[in-house]
Amino acid sequence: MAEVVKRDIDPARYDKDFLLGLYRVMVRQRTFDLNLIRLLHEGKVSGFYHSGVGQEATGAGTCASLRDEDYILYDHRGCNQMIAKGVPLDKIYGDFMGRLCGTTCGLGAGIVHVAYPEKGVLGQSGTLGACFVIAAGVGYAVKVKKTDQVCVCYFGDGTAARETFHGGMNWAGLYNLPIVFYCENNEYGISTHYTKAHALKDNIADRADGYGIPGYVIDGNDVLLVYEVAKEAIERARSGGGPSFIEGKTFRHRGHFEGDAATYRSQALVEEWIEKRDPIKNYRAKLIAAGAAAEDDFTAVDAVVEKEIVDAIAEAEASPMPECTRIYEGLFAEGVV
Ligand SMILES: Cc1ncc(C[n+]2csc(CCOP(=O)(O)OP(=O)(O)O)c2C)c(N)n1
Repeated sequence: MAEVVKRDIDPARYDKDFLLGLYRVMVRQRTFDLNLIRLLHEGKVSGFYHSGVGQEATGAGTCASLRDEDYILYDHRGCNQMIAKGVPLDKIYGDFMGRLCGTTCGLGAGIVHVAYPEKGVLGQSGTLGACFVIAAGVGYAVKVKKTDQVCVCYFGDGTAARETFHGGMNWAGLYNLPIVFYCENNEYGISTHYTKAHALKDNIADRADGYGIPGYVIDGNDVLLVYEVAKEAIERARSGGGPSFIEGKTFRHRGHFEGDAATYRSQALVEEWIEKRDPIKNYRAKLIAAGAAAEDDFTAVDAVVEKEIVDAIAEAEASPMPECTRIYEGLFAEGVV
């Protein structure tokens, strides 16, 4: 069985810059996300968007222990993760707007096609669940290269029901690969509650046992807890101790995609998570109660982030659209005559 980790972490154990740094990353993620939704409604961004509002602690808490050369495989709700790993905001907006400044240099297509190797952001497969076997490949490559890099693979509860889960986890456990599997259990895969998609009803992380991988279940909205448990797993992977599986219990505040009325969840449940379990609001209250930071500190961070976002959107909007010939660049297939 996975270990259910409960810790009431005293923020006073950490220095103020670090604590405010975590807050800043979460506010950056949320401000980015809400502005992207605004741009979507204004018709400046097209396509599907899966908002990560409510799940900010995942990226902020895990990426705080990663280095630039470490890898992440983000999920389809994962702007939070790529922002925390350090992909510049204007580049992500640029990908959503199809501008040349985006990481795909104008190919666009939004979240699943952001790739930024400079920060170890490897992109995402459109078919969910490919991440497990890709992570195994990345982990195996690190082992062959004999570096101390780590790969964090993020995915949702619904994705964990795919058969590729078995292949990836088995390979990672068998070869003791430097991978941290992070399951964002936000309860629903589109409209299906996770207990209706998994044979084991309690914790998804319990399945890690079957692959010889240690599993942990945590409150995924407690950013300090995410930080501590992920840090231990990342250090273990870096020092040759092999993979770990973390299941963070969380919740998305919005529908599956923008436009989803989400009638499959009760309003009471949604309100409870928004009002009582919001990762940013709770973290702020916790730091104030502990005397670790004051209202003014948060207000100052909020203002800095607001400006970063305004600048990033302006930068992306000023960037040109690609020429049509862009679609022929980077093609590796040759015609067969
Ligand atoms: C193989 C595959 N099946 C179905 C889809 C369509 N799809 C996109 S998101 C999603 C739900 C995933 O749920 P979960 O993994 O719990 O993540 P969440 O959306 O809750 O963050 C589905 C079924 C897909 N992209 N790939």
